[in-house]
Amino acid sequence: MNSQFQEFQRIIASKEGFLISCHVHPDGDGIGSLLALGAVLFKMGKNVRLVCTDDVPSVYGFLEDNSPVAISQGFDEPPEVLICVDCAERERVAISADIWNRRNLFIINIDHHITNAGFGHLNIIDSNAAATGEIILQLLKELQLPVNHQVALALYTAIATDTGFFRYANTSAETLESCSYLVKTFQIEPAKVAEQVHEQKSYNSVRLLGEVLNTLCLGLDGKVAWSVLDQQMLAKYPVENEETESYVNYARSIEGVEIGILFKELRPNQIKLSWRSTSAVDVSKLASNFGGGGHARAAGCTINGSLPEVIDKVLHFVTDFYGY
Ligand SMILES: [Mn+2]
Repeated sequence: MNSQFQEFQRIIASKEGFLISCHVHPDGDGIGSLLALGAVLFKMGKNVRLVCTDDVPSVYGFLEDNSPVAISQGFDEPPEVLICVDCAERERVAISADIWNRRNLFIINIDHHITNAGFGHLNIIDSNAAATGEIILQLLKELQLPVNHQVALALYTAIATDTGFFRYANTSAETLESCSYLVKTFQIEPAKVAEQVHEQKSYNSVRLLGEVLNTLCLGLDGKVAWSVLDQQMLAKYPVENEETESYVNYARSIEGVEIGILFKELRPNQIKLSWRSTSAVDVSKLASNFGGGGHARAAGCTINGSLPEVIDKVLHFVTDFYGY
């Protein structure tokens, strides 16, 4: 067993009060990892709090429904141990910032982002893992901690969503083996999970997608495609944040396109970019140029400025990147 896993075992055995949090704007991996680890520690009789300052996207409500611990937005008792799952940076942890000032707080950082610099006292980071859920499954198996159907469902959902249901380049033999184990041992039904996550779209989110696709542009000899989501569209078709996450994939899915970008106006003069790429380009490097980060095939950043200014700036940067 590796030394990080041994250290994790030692901390779990010696402490009682745990607080687990995932990243802001949580996704399937963040929520699944949070709920899986929470349920295991709860079953071990630990005092567990699950905290996320942002709402859980309703598409993942089915995971929380079966959880012995609910996710809350804050906490009362100060914990002994804070476990951050799927968070590349401390600043992205969905918890009130005053937590970092607490003395004697032991921080465990479990993540698979290549940009994670290791902000915890104990860092369990594996950038080869397709999802944080995959690392947690490995941890639970090695330490022989109690996995049940609810934990398995949360982990399966974490891995399935972070791999685009096994379509993205991060899907490895280990990923499929992990999921095969969950399906076989805990009777997880892949078709049901896919239906829960993908076939429960709101009417507004599909109409909004139509608006976004109307803005689609192609440039740089067809290598780059981008689309725009502004506040006016969002006012017309209000949706949850999470519901717009997949829109960028349409730009990326066009034949010949190497980089797909979605420019989303969060508020006036603040634009969030989602980057997606084929194997030709590592977009985490492009996003980090603007203070963001993520993975080689999927990354994000936020840039201040009006939509036309930001689009212009980014397209110039991409043009230089390609050396045109
Ligand atoms: Mn993840």
